[in-house]
Amino acid sequence: MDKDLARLIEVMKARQRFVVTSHHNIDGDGIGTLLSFYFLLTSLGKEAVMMNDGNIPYFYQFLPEVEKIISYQNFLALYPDYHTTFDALVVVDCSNLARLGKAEEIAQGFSLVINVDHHPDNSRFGTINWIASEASSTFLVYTLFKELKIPLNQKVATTIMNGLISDTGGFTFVALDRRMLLIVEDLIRAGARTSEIMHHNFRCRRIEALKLLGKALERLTYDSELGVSFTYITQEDFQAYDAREEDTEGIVDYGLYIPGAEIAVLFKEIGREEFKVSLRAQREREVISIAHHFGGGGHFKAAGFKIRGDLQAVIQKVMQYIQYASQQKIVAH
Ligand SMILES: [Mn+2]
Repeated sequence: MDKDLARLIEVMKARQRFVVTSHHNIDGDGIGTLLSFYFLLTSLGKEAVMMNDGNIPYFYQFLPEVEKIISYQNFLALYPDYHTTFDALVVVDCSNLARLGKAEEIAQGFSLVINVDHHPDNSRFGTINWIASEASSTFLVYTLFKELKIPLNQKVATTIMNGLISDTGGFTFVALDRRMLLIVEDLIRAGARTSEIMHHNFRCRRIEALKLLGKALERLTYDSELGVSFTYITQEDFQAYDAREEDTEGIVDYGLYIPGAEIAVLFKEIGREEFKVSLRAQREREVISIAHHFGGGGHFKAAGFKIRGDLQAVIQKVMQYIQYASQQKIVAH
């Protein structure tokens, strides 16, 4: 067994009270890992509290026991002495502490921080770090259930499958090899609600979100020589369509639908002259080096960063760097 995994199991068995959290603006894998790790701890007879800074998108509200996830504010109000109330903080699917949002403030208060993640650029901020480059972070929780010989039930299988389906785009960016198929079969046998998960992840969006998608698609720009597309969403758009940040989930992916497109970029104005840039890649290309260049991170094929400036200047700066990186033929490792 992996040394880090063995240490993680040892510590989990020894401690009793845990706080489990994941990154700000939680996604399908973050929430799947948060919930399945919580089920793992409670199966071991541990006490666990789930906390997350930020909104839980409505299309993940179908997941079992999602209502038990408390906000950072409620957590502080309920557990003012959290550093003595709990024995450990578990951070899942989160490459660095800054991605916790406001919850970063409490990480220092814990003598034990357990870091469980699949991002290749994880900063190893924990006391214990179990980092493995798997298709999703829920995959790691699956491994823990197997190592500890805890049987899967429907809730566990559904939350693990949610992360897997979400981070692989419904198995489109992963090799459906024998190992993956066996895990999928195991999860389905345990009761994972696959079609419900597919529906909520990819076919369930508010009309405000669909209108926003329409606007982003109308503006889609494509450079066929570079195989790079981009679009943007401004603060005015969010207001015009009464849309929120969760309504942008999945929009960046459309830029890769164009035959020949290898990189897609979405610029989202999250505050005045403050942008969140999402990057996606396919085939031989990667985008993690582009995200790192601008101070962000992520995966080889899906990454992001934040940048300040006015819209046109930001687009120009980023697109110029992508053009430069394309000419250098920076390809996936
Ligand atoms: Mn993930």
